[in-house]
Amino acid sequence: MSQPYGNTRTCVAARHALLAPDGHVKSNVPGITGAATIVLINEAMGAKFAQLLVTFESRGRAAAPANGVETVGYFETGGGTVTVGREKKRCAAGGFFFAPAGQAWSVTAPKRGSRVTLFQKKFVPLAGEKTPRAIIGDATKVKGQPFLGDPDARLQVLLPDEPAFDLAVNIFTYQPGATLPFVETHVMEHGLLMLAGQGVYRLEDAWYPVAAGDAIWMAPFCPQWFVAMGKAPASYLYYKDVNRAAL
Ligand code: UGY
Ligand code: MN
Repeated sequence: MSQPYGNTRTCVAARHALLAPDGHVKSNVPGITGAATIVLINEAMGAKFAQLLVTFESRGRAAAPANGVETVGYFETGGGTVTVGREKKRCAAGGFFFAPAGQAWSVTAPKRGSRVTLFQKKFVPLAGEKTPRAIIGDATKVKGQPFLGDPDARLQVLLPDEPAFDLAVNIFTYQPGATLPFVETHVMEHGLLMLAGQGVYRLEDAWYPVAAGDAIWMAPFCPQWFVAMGKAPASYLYYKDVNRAAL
């Protein structure tokens, strides 16, 4: 469990962070019971959103009332019953949900050991647009599209690309050796969870070896690049804020 000389790959910098699983410490978060909950990213780090990793016991439950926060949940493993407003569905691994601001949501009757990532953001309304609708979906049914023409780097877009939505959540899957085509530098912030495989992530002027289970925060304008390494594809789930005015 412990590294003999106190080593870890975890690094929390001013404008990016890598959180390796060896450093995880549980938090008690109101509304989440019967689960180990790790707050990986939040405002204390400098982010404008929160990313939580919830591992449920068999009697676990997560719920939030209707308020100004919107939540995206993704079942990395296991499954559970998801209720968002009036919608209710059983999700398996790959299942996801979007609970808009103003709608209560819950995850109940989870399979023991289910790992669910939650992204939470204070909703920013857009004049002339309604609050986005609730969604309960299945990522295994979302086709991956080649990213900027590269069939070895595929993007699954889980939420509608519509102005009403002020956040996006995608899954990026790279064949070994595939890369982000250039060092991206953009206004959007990212929260990321490595789902499978391994590779190297460039964050600002540092290059980090990363593997399944790692989480990453990238502040706005954090230069970023990734290469997948090893013999199996690498994939990650990530959040970004989108569709709002620059000023
Ligand atoms: O959507 C994105 O900005 C994505 N291409 N960034 C990333 O994978 N680091
Ligand atoms: Mn990006």
